[in-house]
Amino acid sequence: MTKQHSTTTPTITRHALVAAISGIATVGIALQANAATEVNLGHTLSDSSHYSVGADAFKEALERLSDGEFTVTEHTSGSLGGEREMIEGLQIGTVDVVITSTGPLGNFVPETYVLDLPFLFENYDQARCVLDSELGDELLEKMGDHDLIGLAWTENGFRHLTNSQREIATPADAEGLRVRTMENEVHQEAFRQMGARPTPMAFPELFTALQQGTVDGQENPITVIVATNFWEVQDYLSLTGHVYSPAIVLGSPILLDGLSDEERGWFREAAVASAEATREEVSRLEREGVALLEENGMTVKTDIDVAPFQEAVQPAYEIFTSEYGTEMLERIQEKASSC
Ligand code: EAX
Repeated sequence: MTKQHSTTTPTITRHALVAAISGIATVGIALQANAATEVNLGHTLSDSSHYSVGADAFKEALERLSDGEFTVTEHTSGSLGGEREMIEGLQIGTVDVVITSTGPLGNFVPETYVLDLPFLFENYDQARCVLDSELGDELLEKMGDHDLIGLAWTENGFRHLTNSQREIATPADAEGLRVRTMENEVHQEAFRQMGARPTPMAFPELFTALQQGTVDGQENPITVIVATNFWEVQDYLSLTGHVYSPAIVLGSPILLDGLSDEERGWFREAAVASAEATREEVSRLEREGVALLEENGMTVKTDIDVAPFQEAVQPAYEIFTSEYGTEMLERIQEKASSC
């Protein structure tokens, strides 16, 4: 009996165990299949901004393409930090996807500084055409050397100067003005050359700095000026269009490297959909935004002669090329002229 008992019991136990383990495994697999992976997406602008339009498009596309395997949670208005901090977050895996200007990106991927040169592009079509070309792809791939994944080029827009002090029509008018710039050495140099006093600062600190008079002015595209209600703290806008501000959808390698090619493909497709939606919104605001800013009390100087500004920032090109070379700059200029 004892022997029988001892031989049957382990058999039953083994079956039970196998059943139990496979049951657990099945439940585990089912849970895995059902539990969506939450993707945290961050940007610095408000819920009504062109970045939010892009974030919504990313969410819609990724959730649809992955059939709910991924859900996207949007964190707006810099709630995950400024752009530099969020890029760091991608590298260490605390943030999954970021929509950011190239402002602080050169600190991580110096090859992108070239895109921040003033007056590099003449208009939106040209900038978009270059970024959508093999040169844009090449720069996206460079992100991979710096613990970042470049998913798609998107857009912030041509930047213009606002301030609380006076109307600005020439670089001489900007003399001595304390202008907040992005944390970008090419931009800082350009404003130094114009005679202004550049003050680099993260975007989430900017509104308060303008309100408290820590800085007199700032520069951003119409899109950002509208989405941030800058008319509340800035009276003058000059349409200098001194630099095109690209934006980029970046992913974290900590998340993306662990995915299949198909899954990574969904992220890329969603980023392209995001960029398309953002560019459409930028174009709409370029048509309608100035009137909106005037309605809200800003004095807008539209007929700016950009030649003196172009001349004033020329040394920024020399400083840039002496440090980073001319090769990429020349290729971009050549491509731009054929766009
Ligand atoms: O990317 O920092 C800036 O001025 C940027 O244009 C803004 O955060 C949107």
